Amino acid sequence: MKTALITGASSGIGKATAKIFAEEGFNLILCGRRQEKLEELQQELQGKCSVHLLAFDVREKKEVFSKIEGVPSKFANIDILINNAGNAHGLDPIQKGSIEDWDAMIDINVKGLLYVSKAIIPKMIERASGHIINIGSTAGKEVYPNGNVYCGSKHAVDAITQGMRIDLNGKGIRVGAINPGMVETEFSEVRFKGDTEKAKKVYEGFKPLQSEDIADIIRFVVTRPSHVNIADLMVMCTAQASSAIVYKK
Ligand code: NDP
Ligand code: 8X3
Repeated sequence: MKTALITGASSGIGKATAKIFAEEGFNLILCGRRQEKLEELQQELQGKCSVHLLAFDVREKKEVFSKIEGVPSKFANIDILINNAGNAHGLDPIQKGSIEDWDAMIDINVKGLLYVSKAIIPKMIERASGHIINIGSTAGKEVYPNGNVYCGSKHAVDAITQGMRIDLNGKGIRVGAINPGMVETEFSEVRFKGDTEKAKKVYEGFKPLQSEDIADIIRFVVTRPSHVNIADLMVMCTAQASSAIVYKK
């Protein structure tokens, strides 16, 4: 049975992916900072698959390595890595952006993804087998007003994904990115620092993607035969044409 490690499994896309992977019977290592949210999910998945929880902040380099190295032997061979943890922090013009927000986005979306990957890739190489999916964004393909550093972090994910695919070529490891457009999750609440009204407005007047839509695509990607690697996939809701163009009624 395959083992998958999902970062950012306490909410949104990561949580929906955990649920859909549980239907496949995968062993799951679920990561996030909020232990209580992970425990709720573990309860929900009980009986469907084996779950191991790893609560850590992807910014904490030492913890990332010690927690991943310390997984019980049943979970030690990680077949699938879903690098999903991340968020936007703020939506401000560059001249008004907060340095704390910039640090958070670069440290979590870029450096955190690298730390987790470095903790897992060597064993994938040893086993000549593995599948890494980085959750990028349409923001990694184009830049929108006030998206500056978030878009920069997701462009970095796009470049790192391509780099991983090149460097791991011939080692039996599949590497790809899934780049969603607007998905209704806790994303905008985090971006607007808990301002629920402002967050809700982002998704008013059209039907955005749901976490389950992305999870379903991730399931498709990881269940292809081993010679098939979906390298780069962009998905938007029907109302969205680009980062800046969304048809609202
Ligand atoms: P959510 O806010 O719902 O989920 C974000 C997840 O990331 C949470 O589980 C959170 O867990 C985890 N996370 C955030 N910061 C850290 C950290 N420092 N350490 C460990 N885990 C962390 O948002 P989404 O599900 O929408 O976002 C998931 C991914 O999808 C992100 O990479 C995002 O950029 C990307 N994406 C989202 C889109 C959208 O419109 N929603 C569109 C395109 C891409 P916890 O708080 O418990 O640590
Ligand atoms: C999230 C999508 O357009 O809100 O990556 O930046 S967007």
